[in-house]
Amino acid sequence: MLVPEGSLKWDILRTTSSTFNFTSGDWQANFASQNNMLFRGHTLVWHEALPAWFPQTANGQNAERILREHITTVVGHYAGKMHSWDVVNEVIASWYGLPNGMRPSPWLTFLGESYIDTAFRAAAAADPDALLVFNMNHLEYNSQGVKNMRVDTLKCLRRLKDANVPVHALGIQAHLDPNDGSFNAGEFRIFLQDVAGLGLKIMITELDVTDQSLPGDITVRDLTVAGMYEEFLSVALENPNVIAVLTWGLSDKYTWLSTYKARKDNAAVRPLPLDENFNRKLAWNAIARTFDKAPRR
Ligand code: 9MR
Repeated sequence: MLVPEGSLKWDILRTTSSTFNFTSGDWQANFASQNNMLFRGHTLVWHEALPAWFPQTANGQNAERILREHITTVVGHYAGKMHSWDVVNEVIASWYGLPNGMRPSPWLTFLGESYIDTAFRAAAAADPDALLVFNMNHLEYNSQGVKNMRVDTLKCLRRLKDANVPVHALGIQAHLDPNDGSFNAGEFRIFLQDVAGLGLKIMITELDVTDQSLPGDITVRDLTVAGMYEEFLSVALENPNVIAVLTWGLSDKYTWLSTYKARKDNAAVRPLPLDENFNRKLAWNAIARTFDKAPRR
C-alpha cells in the first residue's frame, strides 16, 4: 500500500485558494495502480502544511465552505481509487488543556469541534467506498501525556459514533520514541480492544522508530530499533481489527527523522526496515516475524 508523505496536503495541492494541483498525487496514484498497490490519502484536515493564503483568507464566515469545497474536490478526484483517507490528522492534543483534549487549530477556532463531523460527512459523500480514518499520534507508549491522549481519543471516537458520523477506522501513527515512555503491552492491548469495541478498524499508519538517543554503535542501534518494532507490532497484530501496517518510508535514505530527529553525533539515522542502500536490516526481520506469528484475519 502506497501513501504520499506530502503530495495530498494542502500546501502542495492548494498553492492558490482557487486552484488544485494534482500532478504529484496523480503520479503516485498511477504508480500504485501500475504496481498493484493500494493507494491511501493523507490528509484532508491538519493544523500543519496549510498554504500561505489560508490564514489571510479563512475566517469564521467562510471556513466551512472552504473545508467542504476542499474535501469534495480532492476526495472526488480520487473517488474509487482510494483504499482509505486520513480525514483528520492529529486533532487531539490533550497537553494544551482545551475541552475534550482538542488541538488548537484554525478549524477549531472557526468552526468548533464539529469541523471533525463536517469533514467525515463530506468525505463520505464524495467517495462512499473509501475507508475513512481518524489518524492520531502519541497513542502508543505510556507516559501520563500519552495516557491522556488515549482517553481523549476514545472519548472523541465514541462521540462521533454516537452521532452517526461515518468514521471507519482509527489510524495509529506509531512514530515510536523512547522519550514517550516505555511500551506497556497490557494497556495498549486494552486500548485496541476499546477502539475495536466501537466497531472501528485500526490501521498502523506511520510506523518508524527514532534512534536519536540510542548509542552510536550500529549493531546496538539496529538491535534496539528492531526490538522496538517487534515489541509494538506483536501486540498490535494480536487484535483482528488491525487491518494494515504502513511504515513512514522504507529506506533510511529518505526519512523525515533525518531532519526532525537528527542525532547529536551527526551519524546518519537508521529508523526504517531498509538501510540507505536498500538492504534489509534487523528491523525488516523483526517486522516479518510479527507478520508470520500474527493470527490470520
Ligand atoms: O514526513 C513528512 C515530511 O516529509 C513533511 O515535510 C512533513 C510536513 O508536511 O510531514 C511529514 O509527515 C508527518 C505526517 O504528515 C503526520 N504525522 C507526522 C509525520 C512526520 O512529521
